Amino acid sequence: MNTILEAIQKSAIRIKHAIDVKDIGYSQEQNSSGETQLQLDIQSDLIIEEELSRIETVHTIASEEKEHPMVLNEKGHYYIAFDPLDGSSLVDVNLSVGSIFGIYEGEFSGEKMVAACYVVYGPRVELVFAQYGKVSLYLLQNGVFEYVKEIQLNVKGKIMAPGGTQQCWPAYHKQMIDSFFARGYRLRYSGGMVPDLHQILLKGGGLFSYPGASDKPEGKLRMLFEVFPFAFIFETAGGKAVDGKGDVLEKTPRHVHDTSPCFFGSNDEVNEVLSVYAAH
Ligand code: FDP
Repeated sequence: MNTILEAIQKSAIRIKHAIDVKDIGYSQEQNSSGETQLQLDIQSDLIIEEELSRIETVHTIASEEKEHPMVLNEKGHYYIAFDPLDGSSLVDVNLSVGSIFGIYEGEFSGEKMVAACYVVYGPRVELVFAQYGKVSLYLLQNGVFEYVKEIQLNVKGKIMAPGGTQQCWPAYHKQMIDSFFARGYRLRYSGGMVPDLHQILLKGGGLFSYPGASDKPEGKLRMLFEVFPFAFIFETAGGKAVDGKGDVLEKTPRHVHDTSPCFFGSNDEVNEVLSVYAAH
C-alpha cells in the first residue's frame, strides 16, 4: 500500500505542475458521462495511469475519464478507481480542484474498499489518506508530502453544501435543507466536490448532499470514482455517508460509471437525513 500512496503522491506533484503550466482548453473528446474533456483531464488521467502501471500489486485500474477498466497485472490484488481531475471545469475560474482515489481488494465494490485518498489542488496542495481506521492529512512542501495531522469529525458541524439543481429537488429535501439553514448552518458550496468535502472535514463537520432529483434521479456523483472514496474517508473520520436509505458503501454498482444520491457529514446531520428520507 505504501507504494500506491507514493505513486499517488508522484501523480499529484505532476498534475499540480500540469495545472500550473498546461493549456486548459477543451479537447475534442467526451468522457463516459458525456462531458467534454479538458486537455488537463486527459493529461491527469495519463499521469496517474503511468504511475500506477509501475506497481506490481495493482491488478486493475478504472478511470472516470475512460469507458472501461484496464487490467495492469493479473497477479496483483488491488483494484484502483480514480477521478483524475474532479471539478476540472473550475480550473478556468481558478477555484480548487482535486484527484480522488478508491483502493479495493479483489473487486470494485463498496465492501471491498481498503483505503481511499484525495488530493486538493488549491492555494496549497494537500493530500488526505484513509486506511486502518485513521484519516491523515499531508501538505506538499518543497516537493515532499509532509504529515500534518489526523482528521476527526465532530458529532455535529455548522456547514451546509447542498448540491444539485434546487428546482429539481424533491420537496422534502428542500424543506430539510431550508430547516438546516433556519438553524444557523452556513452555505459553503464551490461546485467542486473535493474542496467542498475537504472544508467540511477540516472544519469539523456539516453536511454535503447530492440528492436524487427530477433531472438526475440517481444523483450525479459516480459511486466508484467519487462517492465510495469520500464515504470511506468520512466514515473513517467518525462521520457517516449514506444514499438516503443506508450506508452507501453497501451498494454495488452494476456499471463502472453508475451514480448514486449521496450525503456525507457528521453523525447528527446524516442521522437527520436518514429520518427525513425514511418518512418519504
Ligand atoms: P464537475 O462536474 O465540475 O466535475 O464530479 C462532478 C462535480 O463537478 C463535483 O465535483 C461537484 O460536487 C458537482 O459536480 C457539482 O455539480 P452541480 O454543479 O450540479 O452542483
